[in-house]
Amino acid sequence: MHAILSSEPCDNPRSLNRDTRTQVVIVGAGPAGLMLGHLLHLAGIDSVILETRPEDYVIDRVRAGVLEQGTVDLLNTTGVGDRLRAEGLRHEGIHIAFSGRRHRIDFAELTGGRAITVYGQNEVVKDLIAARVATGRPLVFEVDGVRLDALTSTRPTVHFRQHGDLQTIACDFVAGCDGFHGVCRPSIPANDLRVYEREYPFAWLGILADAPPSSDELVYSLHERGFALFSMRSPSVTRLYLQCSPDEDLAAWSDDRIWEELGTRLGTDEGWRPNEGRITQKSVTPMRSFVAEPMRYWRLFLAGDAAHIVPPTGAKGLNLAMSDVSRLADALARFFQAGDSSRLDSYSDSALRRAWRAQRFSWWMTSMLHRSLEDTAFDYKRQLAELDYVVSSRAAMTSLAENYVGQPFD
Ligand code: FAS
Ligand code: PHB
Repeated sequence: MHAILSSEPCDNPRSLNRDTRTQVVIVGAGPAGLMLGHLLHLAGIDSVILETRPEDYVIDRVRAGVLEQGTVDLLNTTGVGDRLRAEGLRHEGIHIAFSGRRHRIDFAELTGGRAITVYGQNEVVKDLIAARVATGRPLVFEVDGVRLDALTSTRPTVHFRQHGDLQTIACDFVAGCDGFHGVCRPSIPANDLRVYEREYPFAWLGILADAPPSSDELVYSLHERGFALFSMRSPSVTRLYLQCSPDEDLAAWSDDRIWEELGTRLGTDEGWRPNEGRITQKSVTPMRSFVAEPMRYWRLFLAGDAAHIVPPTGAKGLNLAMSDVSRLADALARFFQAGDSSRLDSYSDSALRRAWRAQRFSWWMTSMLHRSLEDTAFDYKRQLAELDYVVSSRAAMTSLAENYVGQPFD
């Protein structure tokens, strides 16, 4: 066994010396892993981030676009909010559309000034990678064969291969930020994990288009033909989604067919329609609700999509990941700085409480705004009646608004 070397800032953070020792190994360089690495750095805690994909893949992956106030505050107060402040689009409301009409939900008025910010997840990831590189701390892309060991001991180890070389890192804790398809959650023995899940009988066909947004805020629409969402990324890029079947064949969707369907589902009697433009990206996203409990197994802590998945209708996934790592970083700092493990011990329960709240809201938005094949004409009328109630009752609008903008991170 070679001498164990610490993972403080080093001359080559993209590859590790063999057999490194660190305080926290973070598996996954998505928003959860990168933000955790950043918060631990600010607390003077060593960490190594391991990512299986190449850097450009992680950056170019198109996902979330809506940031809660809590996420915006976290990025700003930890010094990675410059571009967000310059390029993020602050929205004080959204529109709900049905029966050919749009209805505005005024977040700021209903929540005492809270709002959302539209800023692409890949921009957040870009900002966090730049911050990590600036610290000189290890961020290792294109690793494979990640395997966790001795999680029940006080010295867990993480094995992985980089450029074919088998390596091992000893640490105090492992943070599983490797998403739904990662290796960390499956490293927990099945008897020690309870899983709650729901698959939805539909998916989202999402596009990016070079078209100036024709609405200044998001539009969530229920149409007899299904759900549609109008969102954006910048003053020149629109992001749109429409409900499709889980096994939808993208090849069957020409650009013309996509625009026609979006126009039908989003168009209003007053003549509003999304501006059309060159479609630069298309993808189909499955819809599921998933929660794994507990979010801790001895020295392994799960955060973000590794522990919970929400359907994107409530725009909660990225924001939940951020609230998890904000909570976990605080707990780890108290442990390393004061030997206080109380927050580590309560991490799973408090993170799950917020996750189940987001699950309920995301399920409710999804059920209210999507049509499933077995639905009857009665179900559609009932959905329209629910939407009519939501846009005409201050109590209902306030409930939607406070859940959408999110509670402050605690
Ligand atoms: P991620 O999945 O982002 O990152 C996990 C990382 O771990 C990945 O980079 C992966 O490559 C890596 N990894 C996996 N296995 C590994 C292994 N064995 N070893 C090393 N690394 C490994 N959320 C919102 O809040 N608002 C939205 O508007 C929204 N829209 C969405 C739209 C779409 C189309 C999708 C798919 C999701 C959307 N989400 C939204 C949810 C989404 O943003 C996720 O919640 C978010 O990416 C979760 O971040 P992480 O937990 O970091 O997981
Ligand atoms: C997005 O802009 O990608 C987006 C916005 C709202 C959602 C989901 C995705 O609910």
